[in-house]
Amino acid sequence: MSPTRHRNRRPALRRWAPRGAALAALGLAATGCASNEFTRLGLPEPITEQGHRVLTLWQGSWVAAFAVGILVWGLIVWSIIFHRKRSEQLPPQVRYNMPIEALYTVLPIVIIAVLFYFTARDQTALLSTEEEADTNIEVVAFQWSWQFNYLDEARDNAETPGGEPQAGDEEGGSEAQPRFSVAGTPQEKPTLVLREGDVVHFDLTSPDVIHSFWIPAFAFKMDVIPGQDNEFQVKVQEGTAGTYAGRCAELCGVDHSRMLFDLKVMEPAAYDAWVAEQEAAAQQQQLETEQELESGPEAPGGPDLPGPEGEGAEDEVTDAGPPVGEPSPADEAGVPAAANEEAGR
Ligand SMILES: [Cu+2]
Repeated sequence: MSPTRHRNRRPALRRWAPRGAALAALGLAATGCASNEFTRLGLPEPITEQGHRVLTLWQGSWVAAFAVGILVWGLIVWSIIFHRKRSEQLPPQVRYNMPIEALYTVLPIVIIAVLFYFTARDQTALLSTEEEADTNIEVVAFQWSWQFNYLDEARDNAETPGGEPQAGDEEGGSEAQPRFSVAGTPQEKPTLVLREGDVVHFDLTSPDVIHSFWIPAFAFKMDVIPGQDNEFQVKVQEGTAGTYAGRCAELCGVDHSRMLFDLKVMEPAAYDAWVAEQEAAAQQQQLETEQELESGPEAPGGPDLPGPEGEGAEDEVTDAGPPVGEPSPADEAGVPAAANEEAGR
Protein backbone atom coordinates (compact mmCIF):
# COMPACT_ATOMS: atom_id res chain seq x y z
CA MET A 1 0.00 0.00 0.00
CA SER A 2 2.61 2.52 0.99
CA PRO A 3 5.08 1.80 -1.87
CA THR A 4 2.31 2.53 -4.37
CA ARG A 5 1.58 5.81 -2.73
CA HIS A 6 5.22 6.88 -2.84
CA ARG A 7 5.56 5.95 -6.47
CA ASN A 8 2.55 8.09 -7.35
CA ARG A 9 3.57 11.12 -5.35
CA ARG A 10 7.10 11.70 -6.66
CA PRO A 11 6.25 12.16 -10.33
CA ALA A 12 3.49 14.54 -9.26
CA LEU A 13 6.00 16.63 -7.33
CA ARG A 14 8.41 16.55 -10.25
CA ARG A 15 5.62 17.71 -12.57
CA TRP A 16 4.38 20.56 -10.38
CA ALA A 17 7.60 22.00 -8.96
CA PRO A 18 8.75 23.60 -12.27
CA ARG A 19 5.26 24.96 -12.89
CA GLY A 20 5.17 26.55 -9.44
CA ALA A 21 8.61 28.10 -9.97
CA ALA A 22 7.55 29.46 -13.37
CA LEU A 23 4.41 30.96 -11.84
CA ALA A 24 6.43 32.64 -9.06
CA ALA A 25 8.88 34.05 -11.64
CA LEU A 26 5.98 35.35 -13.71
CA GLY A 27 4.46 36.98 -10.64
CA LEU A 28 7.75 38.74 -9.86
CA ALA A 29 8.14 39.86 -13.48
CA ALA A 30 4.56 41.19 -13.55
CA THR A 31 5.27 43.50 -10.60
CA GLY A 32 8.06 45.09 -12.63
CA CYS A 33 10.47 44.21 -9.81
CA ALA A 34 12.33 47.46 -10.51
CA SER A 35 13.66 49.53 -7.56
CA ASN A 36 11.52 49.11 -4.43
CA GLU A 37 8.26 48.49 -6.24
CA PHE A 38 7.93 45.00 -4.79
CA THR A 39 8.47 46.07 -1.18
CA ARG A 40 5.93 48.90 -1.55
CA LEU A 41 3.25 46.19 -1.85
CA GLY A 42 1.09 48.00 -4.37
CA LEU A 43 1.44 51.60 -3.16
CA PRO A 44 2.87 54.14 -5.60
CA GLU A 45 6.16 55.86 -4.72
CA PRO A 46 5.09 58.64 -2.30
CA ILE A 47 6.21 62.21 -3.05
CA THR A 48 5.44 63.69 0.37
CA GLU A 49 6.85 63.16 3.86
CA GLN A 50 3.38 62.19 5.01
CA GLY A 51 3.13 59.66 2.17
CA HIS A 52 6.26 57.91 3.44
CA ARG A 53 4.66 57.60 6.86
CA VAL A 54 1.63 55.94 5.23
CA LEU A 55 3.97 53.62 3.31
CA THR A 56 5.76 52.58 6.51
CA LEU A 57 2.43 51.87 8.24
CA TRP A 58 1.29 49.88 5.21
CA GLN A 59 4.48 47.81 5.14
CA GLY A 60 4.39 47.25 8.91
CA SER A 61 0.81 45.99 8.66
CA TRP A 62 1.87 43.53 5.97
CA VAL A 63 4.78 42.30 8.10
CA ALA A 64 2.33 41.69 10.97
CA ALA A 65 -0.11 39.95 8.61
CA PHE A 66 2.67 37.76 7.16
CA ALA A 67 3.88 36.83 10.66
CA VAL A 68 0.38 35.71 11.63
CA GLY A 69 -0.04 34.01 8.25
CA ILE A 70 3.22 32.07 8.54
CA LEU A 71 2.23 30.90 12.06
CA VAL A 72 -1.22 29.77 10.87
CA TRP A 73 0.04 28.16 7.65
CA GLY A 74 2.77 26.44 9.67
CA LEU A 75 0.24 24.98 12.10
CA ILE A 76 -1.97 23.81 9.21
CA VAL A 77 0.94 22.15 7.39
CA TRP A 78 2.18 20.63 10.63
CA SER A 79 -1.29 19.16 11.29
CA ILE A 80 -1.57 17.83 7.74
CA ILE A 81 1.83 16.14 7.87
CA PHE A 82 2.06 14.86 11.43
CA HIS A 83 -1.58 14.32 12.36
CA ARG A 84 -3.00 12.45 9.40
CA LYS A 85 -5.90 10.09 9.96
CA ARG A 86 -4.33 6.79 11.05
CA SER A 87 -7.34 4.84 12.29
CA GLU A 88 -11.05 5.08 12.90
CA GLN A 89 -10.38 6.00 16.52
CA LEU A 90 -11.16 9.61 17.50
CA PRO A 91 -7.91 11.42 18.47
CA PRO A 92 -7.63 13.11 21.91
CA GLN A 93 -9.69 16.33 21.95
CA VAL A 94 -8.50 19.66 23.42
CA ARG A 95 -11.81 21.39 24.20
CA TYR A 96 -11.83 23.35 27.47
CA ASN A 97 -8.04 23.42 27.54
CA MET A 98 -7.68 26.69 29.44
CA PRO A 99 -4.17 27.75 28.32
CA ILE A 100 -5.08 27.27 24.64
CA GLU A 101 -8.46 29.02 25.04
CA ALA A 102 -6.74 31.96 26.76
CA LEU A 103 -4.16 32.11 23.95
CA TYR A 104 -6.97 32.27 21.34
CA THR A 105 -8.39 35.31 23.13
CA VAL A 106 -5.29 37.19 24.24
CA LEU A 107 -3.18 36.89 21.09
CA PRO A 108 -5.71 38.58 18.71
CA ILE A 109 -6.25 41.37 21.25
CA VAL A 110 -2.48 41.97 21.42
CA ILE A 111 -2.22 42.03 17.62
CA ILE A 112 -5.12 44.48 17.26
CA ALA A 113 -3.80 46.70 20.07
CA VAL A 114 -0.39 46.99 18.36
CA LEU A 115 -1.99 47.79 14.97
CA PHE A 116 -4.29 50.30 16.66
CA TYR A 117 -1.41 52.05 18.39
CA PHE A 118 0.55 52.62 15.18
CA THR A 119 -2.57 53.60 13.22
CA ALA A 120 -3.66 56.17 15.82
CA ARG A 121 -0.12 57.56 16.11
CA ASP A 122 0.21 58.00 12.33
CA GLN A 123 -3.31 59.38 11.90
CA THR A 124 -2.56 62.10 14.42
CA ALA A 125 0.63 63.01 12.56
CA LEU A 126 -1.05 62.91 9.12
CA LEU A 127 -3.89 65.23 10.17
CA SER A 128 -1.65 67.72 11.95
CA THR A 129 -1.70 71.25 10.49
CA GLU A 130 0.71 72.74 13.05
CA GLU A 131 3.62 73.41 10.70
CA GLU A 132 3.52 76.78 8.97
CA ALA A 133 2.56 76.38 5.32
CA ASP A 134 4.45 77.88 2.37
CA THR A 135 1.43 77.59 0.08
CA ASN A 136 -2.29 77.68 0.93
CA ILE A 137 -4.73 76.27 -1.57
CA GLU A 138 -8.50 76.16 -1.35
CA VAL A 139 -9.73 73.11 -3.25
CA VAL A 140 -13.29 73.50 -4.53
CA ALA A 141 -14.73 70.18 -5.68
CA PHE A 142 -17.89 70.53 -7.73
CA GLN A 143 -19.95 68.41 -10.11
CA TRP A 144 -17.79 67.56 -12.04
CA SER A 145 -14.39 69.14 -11.85
CA TRP A 146 -12.04 71.06 -9.58
CA GLN A 147 -11.06 74.64 -8.87
CA PHE A 148 -7.81 75.44 -7.07
CA ASN A 149 -7.75 78.87 -5.39
CA TYR A 150 -4.25 79.98 -4.42
CA LEU A 151 -4.66 81.95 -1.18
CA ASP A 152 -2.33 84.24 0.73
CA GLU A 153 -3.12 82.34 3.92
CA ALA A 154 -5.14 79.34 4.97
CA ARG A 155 -8.82 80.14 5.45
CA ASP A 156 -8.88 79.02 9.07
CA ASN A 157 -5.46 80.43 9.98
CA ALA A 158 -6.84 83.99 9.80
CA GLU A 159 -8.62 83.30 13.07
CA THR A 160 -5.74 81.73 14.97
CA PRO A 161 -4.26 84.06 17.58
CA GLY A 162 -0.67 83.00 16.83
CA GLY A 163 -0.65 84.47 13.32
CA GLU A 164 0.86 87.85 12.64
CA PRO A 165 -1.70 90.62 12.08
CA GLN A 166 -2.29 91.06 8.38
CA ALA A 167 -3.84 93.98 6.56
CA GLY A 168 -7.43 93.12 5.79
CA ASP A 169 -7.81 90.53 8.57
CA GLU A 170 -10.53 92.53 10.31
CA GLU A 171 -12.73 92.93 7.28
CA GLY A 172 -11.99 89.56 5.69
CA GLY A 173 -12.63 87.36 8.73
CA SER A 174 -11.72 83.80 7.83
CA GLU A 175 -12.33 84.34 4.10
CA ALA A 176 -8.91 84.71 2.52
CA GLN A 177 -9.05 86.14 -0.97
CA PRO A 178 -7.56 84.05 -3.76
CA ARG A 179 -4.61 85.58 -5.57
CA PHE A 180 -5.51 83.52 -8.62
CA SER A 181 -7.44 80.40 -9.49
CA VAL A 182 -7.12 77.40 -11.74
CA ALA A 183 -10.43 75.87 -12.78
CA GLY A 184 -11.29 72.85 -14.87
CA THR A 185 -14.30 71.34 -16.59
CA PRO A 186 -15.30 67.70 -17.17
CA GLN A 187 -14.00 68.17 -20.72
CA GLU A 188 -10.71 69.80 -19.74
CA LYS A 189 -9.04 68.71 -16.53
CA PRO A 190 -7.23 71.35 -14.50
CA THR A 191 -3.63 71.20 -13.30
CA LEU A 192 -2.71 71.73 -9.67
CA VAL A 193 0.81 73.14 -9.53
CA LEU A 194 3.04 72.83 -6.45
CA ARG A 195 6.65 73.68 -5.68
CA GLU A 196 8.94 70.89 -4.51
CA GLY A 197 10.07 71.28 -0.91
CA ASP A 198 6.96 73.29 0.04
CA VAL A 199 4.64 72.68 2.97
CA VAL A 200 1.22 72.92 1.31
CA HIS A 201 -2.01 73.47 3.22
CA PHE A 202 -5.27 72.34 1.58
CA ASP A 203 -8.72 73.65 2.55
CA LEU A 204 -11.41 71.44 1.03
CA THR A 205 -14.86 72.80 0.15
CA SER A 206 -17.77 71.58 -1.93
CA PRO A 207 -20.84 73.57 -3.05
CA ASP A 208 -22.92 70.50 -4.01
CA VAL A 209 -22.31 66.88 -2.95
CA ILE A 210 -19.59 64.86 -1.22
CA HIS A 211 -16.41 64.39 -3.26
CA SER A 212 -13.03 63.05 -2.27
CA PHE A 213 -9.69 64.73 -3.03
CA TRP A 214 -7.26 62.02 -3.97
CA ILE A 215 -3.68 62.21 -5.24
CA PRO A 216 -2.37 58.63 -5.32
CA ALA A 217 1.24 59.88 -5.09
CA PHE A 218 0.36 61.42 -1.69
CA ALA A 219 -0.87 57.97 -0.54
CA PHE A 220 -3.70 59.96 0.97
CA LYS A 221 -7.23 61.12 0.26
CA MET A 222 -9.78 63.19 2.14
CA ASP A 223 -13.50 63.69 1.66
CA VAL A 224 -14.76 67.08 0.49
CA ILE A 225 -18.07 67.61 2.29
CA PRO A 226 -20.53 70.52 1.82
CA GLY A 227 -20.70 72.60 5.00
CA GLN A 228 -17.76 70.79 6.61
CA ASP A 229 -14.34 72.45 6.55
CA ASN A 230 -11.83 69.68 5.99
CA GLU A 231 -8.14 70.47 5.86
CA PHE A 232 -4.79 68.72 5.71
CA GLN A 233 -1.27 69.55 4.72
CA VAL A 234 1.71 67.83 3.20
CA LYS A 235 5.39 68.51 2.74
CA VAL A 236 6.32 67.90 -0.89
CA GLN A 237 9.75 66.27 -1.02
CA GLU A 238 12.72 67.60 -2.92
CA GLY A 239 13.52 65.95 -6.23
CA THR A 240 9.93 65.02 -6.99
CA ALA A 241 9.36 67.39 -9.93
CA GLY A 242 7.02 65.76 -12.42
CA THR A 243 3.40 65.19 -13.31
CA TYR A 244 1.10 62.98 -11.26
CA ALA A 245 -2.56 61.94 -11.45
CA GLY A 246 -5.37 63.31 -9.27
CA ARG A 247 -8.91 62.02 -8.93
CA CYS A 248 -12.23 62.26 -7.17
CA ALA A 249 -12.55 59.12 -5.04
CA GLU A 250 -16.22 59.42 -4.09
CA LEU A 251 -19.03 58.47 -6.49
CA CYS A 252 -20.58 61.92 -6.89
CA GLY A 253 -22.86 61.68 -9.91
CA VAL A 254 -23.05 60.84 -13.58
CA ASP A 255 -19.74 62.43 -14.61
CA HIS A 256 -17.78 61.30 -11.54
CA SER A 257 -15.38 59.34 -13.75
CA ARG A 258 -14.41 62.55 -15.59
CA MET A 259 -13.55 64.40 -12.38
CA LEU A 260 -9.82 64.20 -12.98
CA PHE A 261 -6.94 66.59 -12.52
CA ASP A 262 -3.18 66.62 -12.91
CA LEU A 263 -0.67 67.48 -10.22
CA LYS A 264 2.46 69.16 -11.53
CA VAL A 265 5.36 69.48 -9.08
CA MET A 266 7.80 72.14 -10.29
CA GLU A 267 11.30 73.18 -9.32
CA PRO A 268 11.34 76.50 -7.42
CA ALA A 269 12.37 78.77 -10.32
CA ALA A 270 9.79 77.32 -12.71
CA TYR A 271 7.11 77.50 -10.03
CA ASP A 272 7.81 81.15 -9.22
CA ALA A 273 7.63 82.03 -12.91
CA TRP A 274 4.33 80.18 -13.21
CA VAL A 275 2.89 82.00 -10.17
CA ALA A 276 3.95 85.40 -11.54
CA GLU A 277 2.29 84.57 -14.84
CA GLN A 278 -0.93 83.48 -13.13
CA GLU A 279 -1.03 86.58 -10.90
CA ALA A 280 -0.52 88.90 -13.86
CA ALA A 281 -3.27 87.14 -15.82
CA ALA A 282 -5.64 87.35 -12.84
CA GLN A 283 -4.96 91.08 -12.39
CA GLN A 284 -5.48 91.71 -16.07
CA GLN A 285 -8.73 89.77 -15.89
CA GLN A 286 -9.97 91.77 -12.92
CA LEU A 287 -9.10 95.03 -14.63
CA GLU A 288 -11.01 94.06 -17.75
CA THR A 289 -14.04 93.08 -15.67
CA GLU A 290 -14.01 96.42 -13.86
CA GLN A 291 -13.66 98.32 -17.13
CA GLU A 292 -16.63 96.45 -18.54
CA LEU A 293 -18.67 97.25 -15.44
CA GLU A 294 -17.82 100.95 -15.72
CA SER A 295 -18.56 101.23 -19.45
CA GLY A 296 -21.47 98.85 -19.89
CA PRO A 297 -24.79 99.08 -18.01
CA GLU A 298 -25.42 95.31 -18.21
CA ALA A 299 -24.12 92.39 -16.10
CA PRO A 300 -24.35 93.57 -12.51
CA GLY A 301 -23.30 90.17 -11.14
CA GLY A 302 -19.65 90.11 -12.11
CA PRO A 303 -17.58 87.07 -13.08
CA ASP A 304 -19.15 84.65 -10.56
CA LEU A 305 -22.57 84.58 -12.18
CA PRO A 306 -23.18 82.11 -14.99
CA GLY A 307 -23.61 84.23 -18.08
CA PRO A 308 -21.80 84.84 -21.32
CA GLU A 309 -19.29 87.13 -19.62
CA GLY A 310 -18.90 84.96 -16.53
CA GLU A 311 -18.10 81.87 -18.54
CA GLY A 312 -15.65 83.76 -20.66
CA ALA A 313 -13.86 84.94 -17.54
CA GLU A 314 -13.50 81.41 -16.19
CA ASP A 315 -12.18 80.09 -19.46
CA GLU A 316 -9.54 82.75 -19.65
CA VAL A 317 -8.25 81.92 -16.19
CA THR A 318 -8.14 78.23 -17.11
CA ASP A 319 -6.39 78.89 -20.39
CA ALA A 320 -3.70 80.98 -18.76
CA GLY A 321 -1.89 77.78 -17.72
CA PRO A 322 1.78 77.04 -18.33
CA PRO A 323 1.42 75.74 -21.91
CA VAL A 324 -0.09 79.01 -23.19
CA GLY A 325 2.01 81.59 -21.37
CA GLU A 326 1.47 84.61 -23.59
CA PRO A 327 3.89 87.29 -22.54
CA SER A 328 1.87 90.27 -23.81
CA PRO A 329 -1.02 90.35 -21.24
CA ALA A 330 1.43 89.79 -18.40
CA ASP A 331 3.54 92.75 -19.51
CA GLU A 332 0.55 95.01 -19.92
CA ALA A 333 -0.70 94.06 -16.47
CA GLY A 334 2.35 95.60 -14.77
CA VAL A 335 1.18 99.21 -14.86
CA PRO A 336 -2.60 98.85 -14.51
CA ALA A 337 -2.19 96.42 -11.62
CA ALA A 338 -1.14 99.14 -9.18
CA ALA A 339 -3.96 101.43 -10.27
CA ASN A 340 -6.28 98.47 -10.04
CA GLU A 341 -5.36 97.80 -6.41
CA GLU A 342 -5.88 101.41 -5.46
CA ALA A 343 -9.24 101.47 -7.14
CA GLY A 344 -10.25 98.35 -5.24
CA ARG A 345 -9.61 99.79 -1.76
CU1 LIG B 1 -16.57 64.04 -7.24
